[in-house]
Amino acid sequence: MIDCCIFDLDGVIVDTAKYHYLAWKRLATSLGFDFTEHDNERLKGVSRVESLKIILSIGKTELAPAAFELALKNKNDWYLDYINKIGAEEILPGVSEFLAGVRARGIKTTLGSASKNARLILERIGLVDQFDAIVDGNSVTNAKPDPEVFLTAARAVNVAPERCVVFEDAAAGVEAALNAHMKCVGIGSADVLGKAHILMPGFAGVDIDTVLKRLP
Ligand code: B16
Ligand code: MG
Repeated sequence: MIDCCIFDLDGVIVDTAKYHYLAWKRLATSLGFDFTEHDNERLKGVSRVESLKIILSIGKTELAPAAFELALKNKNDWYLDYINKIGAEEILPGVSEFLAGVRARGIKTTLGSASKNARLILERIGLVDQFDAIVDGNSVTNAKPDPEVFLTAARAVNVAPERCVVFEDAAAGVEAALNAHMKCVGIGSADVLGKAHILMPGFAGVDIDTVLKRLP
C-alpha cells in the first residue's frame, strides 16, 4: 500500500542538469581548467558544496575558504540566470499527467530534492500547487545518500516510510530511498540505478496504477 509519492526534482520533474553543467563549466573555465559533460554525470543529485569539491579535484585545484565561497556564489548566480528564464515547457514528458493521476487517487505528493533552488524552479514551471510538501536543500543537513531528505518529506505528510515510493534519477538518491526503507523507482538506466526496485525511462504514457502493479 502506497500513500505518498516522493519526487526528486532535477532529472525527474525537470532537466536542470544542463543548466548546472553550463554554470559549472563557466566556473571551471574561470579557474583555468576544463569540465566535460562526462564529468557532469558525477554531480547528479550531489549537493552544491560537494559538487564544487568534486570539480576542484577534477581540476587538481584548491581554493582558500573565501575563494571557495565566492566560487559557490558565482556558480549559483550563473545557474539562476538560466533558471529565471525557464517555464512550463521544461517539464519532462508525462510528468504533469502523472502527478495529476497520483493526486486524483488520493495519494500524497512531496518533493525531495538536494537543490536549494527547488521552490523557485517549481514556481517557474508552475507546479508548486501539485505538491503537498516541498523538502529541499534548505530543509536538511545531510545530503543523499543519507535518507534525511526523504524521511523529512514523508514526515511532512504524516506517512510511514514503508508506504512511500521515491522517484529518483541519481545513484545517491536511490541509495537514500533504500536507506529510508522506501520503495524506489529509478528514472534512467540499470548501469547507474540498478539498485532501484523498478526502472522506467520517464513518465510519458505511464500512470501510477502501472507503477504500483510493478512494485514488489
Ligand atoms: P543547487 P536533485 C540536485 O537536484 C542536482 O541533481 C545536483 O546536480 C545539484 O548540485 C543539487 O541539486 C544542488 O542544487 O545548487 O540548486 O542547490 O536531483 O536532488 O533535485
Ligand atoms: Mg535528480
